[in-house]
Amino acid sequence: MNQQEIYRIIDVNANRAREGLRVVEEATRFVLNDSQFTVCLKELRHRVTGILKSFPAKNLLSARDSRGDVGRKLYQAGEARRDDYREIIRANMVRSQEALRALEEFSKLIDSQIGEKFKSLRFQLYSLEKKISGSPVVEKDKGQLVRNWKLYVVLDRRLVDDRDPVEIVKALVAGGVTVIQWRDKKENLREAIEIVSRLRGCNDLEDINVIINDRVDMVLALGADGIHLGQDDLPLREARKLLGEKIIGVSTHSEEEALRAEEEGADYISLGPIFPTQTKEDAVSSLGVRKIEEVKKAIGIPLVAIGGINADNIGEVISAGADTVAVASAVLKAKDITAAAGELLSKFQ
Ligand code: 3NM
Repeated sequence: MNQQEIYRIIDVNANRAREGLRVVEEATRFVLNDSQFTVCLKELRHRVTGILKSFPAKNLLSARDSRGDVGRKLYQAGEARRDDYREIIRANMVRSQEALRALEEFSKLIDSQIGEKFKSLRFQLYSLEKKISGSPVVEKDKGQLVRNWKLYVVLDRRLVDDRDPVEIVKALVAGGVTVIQWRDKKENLREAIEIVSRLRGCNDLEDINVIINDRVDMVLALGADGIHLGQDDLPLREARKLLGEKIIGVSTHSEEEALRAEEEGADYISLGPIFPTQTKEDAVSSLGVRKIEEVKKAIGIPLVAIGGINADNIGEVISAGADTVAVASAVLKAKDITAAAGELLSKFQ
């Protein structure tokens, strides 16, 4: 194999990788309206270009010979039709990943370190694909996604205190938690934006859904998975207009409120407080587990029980029919967050 042949493969695959990323970027930008994913894809695309600069540009260009490519006709027939944007995302992710693999292998013939750089990009892309395909807008069955939540941890700003929320979330993920809500009633927006964007950008956390309490602007700016609305927050119908397919949950305290939220298109409701709680200052008096049975019978969407739930009483809450259990102090005040989350989750079996 001569240098010309190697550079030809590198040139073709660099273009393929960037084109694929660009197509996915268009979908995250204009269909998902997700700034975070869009920025990540753009960065990856620029990194491909950056790594290519390690090769002499003239070698790449002079090796280009698309007319003489025997594959041109062979592969054209395989370009199937697409039914929706999810398929476009999936197909172009695969295209870019395959191209990055080819770049990795053939670059090694010239310089193994360059090969390693392409390998690292390929893994970043796998991770990003997992995040994008797990997001509620891309997931075909959003209902199932929400129904799979078991332990929902409310990261109440005051209970987080001066600890790093990202470290807390990592500990929760290690304990098996798949959904968190950022709740900051003091509304230090700058700080919250900084924290949530770190959460979204963190590669170890691609499997977690991030819900924001109350702030549609933050959900949109950060590409969070959804919003949780109180009874006095932005009305659900208005939020839906802004958020499209993102997850919308609503706090309810009675069967009537739960039914109204379902009718207005909520993806889940929270019902609480089931037991007395100190975390929510303006909580109404506790409802008791019987209320869970009553409301569960009335609605079809997932019910998230909340308020004063801990390892001692979670069993009753699950038996009463809660699909998901939300807690704040039971894990955030625990010495070992991972163990506390794991213990609560073990009660679902
Ligand atoms: N909402 P803890 S109770 C945030 O009843 C919140 O809607 C509630 O915290 C409601 O697990 C509550 O520490 C606080 O009791 C949950």
